[in-house]
Amino acid sequence: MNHVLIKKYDPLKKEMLEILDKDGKIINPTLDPKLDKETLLKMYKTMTLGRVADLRAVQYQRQGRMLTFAPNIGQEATQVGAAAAMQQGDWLSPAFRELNLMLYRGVPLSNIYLYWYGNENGSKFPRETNVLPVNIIIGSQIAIAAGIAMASKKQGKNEIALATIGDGGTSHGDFNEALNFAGAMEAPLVVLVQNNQWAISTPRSVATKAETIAQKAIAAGIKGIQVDGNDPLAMYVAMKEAREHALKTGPVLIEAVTYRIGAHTTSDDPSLYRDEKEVEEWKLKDPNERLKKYLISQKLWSEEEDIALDEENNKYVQEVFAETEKSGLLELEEVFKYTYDEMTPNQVEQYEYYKKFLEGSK
Ligand SMILES: Cc1ncc(C[n+]2csc(CCOP(=O)(O)OP(=O)(O)O)c2C)c(N)n1
Ligand SMILES: [Mg+2]
Repeated sequence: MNHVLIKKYDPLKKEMLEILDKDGKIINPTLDPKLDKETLLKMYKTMTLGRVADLRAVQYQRQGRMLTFAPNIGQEATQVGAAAAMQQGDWLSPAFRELNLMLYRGVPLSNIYLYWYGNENGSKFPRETNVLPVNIIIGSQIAIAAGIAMASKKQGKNEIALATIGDGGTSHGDFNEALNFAGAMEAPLVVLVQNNQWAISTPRSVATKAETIAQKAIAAGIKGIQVDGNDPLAMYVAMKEAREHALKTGPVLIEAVTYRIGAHTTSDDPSLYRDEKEVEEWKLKDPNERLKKYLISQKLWSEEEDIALDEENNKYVQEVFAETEKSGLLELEEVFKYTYDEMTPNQVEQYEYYKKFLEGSK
């Protein structure tokens, strides 16, 4: 590929890369990546497992069995399409809403569940996946990825760093600093913005006057492309090109236009700030349904197989969660004792306070 798409789709003109429409039909045949059956099914199976794991996690939290969770529903194609175009040695520096991307990279669901269960050990992902720990601090994961990309380039490796961030996160200094730095260094960095239209209760239109998020690339002198984030094929093609461009020329910013169907986290109630009609409209563009329709139209999948897969996913997720509950939580002390060599007086005070609080609540 000649990076034609990155050149052709001008974010200032609000041109968006699309291949598969909401009914699962190819509308841009010249761009069809013609993925093999094995890859397409791996993508679909990851997206369906991600969906079940997501729905169940919210249920477990509501039952008081999971600490918290950040739902991914609606963003599966953004994540899996990008993951499918990555190579083995590539790095992922994630935020906190990347369940599907992590699953596709080979992170076990048990790790992800343990983390949200409240045990930070879950965030120690298997080394060979090259997935960094969950990053709650908005934006800092981009600078870390820029550093990894620079190291990769210096060492002459053929590996990129992919960093993910939300639409709201692109207003942060760290995001802009990292883009500029990686751009200046021509480092193989790809930044994937999951534009899910909301940053907790702040809509995308209020957070920035920029017409697109992709155009934020222009100030850093790097390439930006806007993609239909609910289209797994478009996401695959964009990521594949971006990866090649990053290795040859320098960073790329991909804006995936998608939607957060669920709450921000289980602590949030979106009915307080957004219109349910908006959610219903986006549900019609469901990425999983879209890929399923495409696979069935290509005779690569059937309704019967889909029912069986759903049962299998539910069984697997329940088994993983049962194991998670057995693993238990960290000791209270562990929350405090690793920040410094010794706990500061403030930390000791907080530790003692919570210790008494927990003893009192027994
Ligand atoms: C530096 C920093 N400031 C504020 C927060 C609190 N916070 C957590 S998520 C969030 C909104 C993120 O929105 P967006 O970047 O669009 O990602 P999304 O949650 O939609 O995936 C905020 C403000 C934080 N975690 N880190
Ligand atoms: Mg957002």
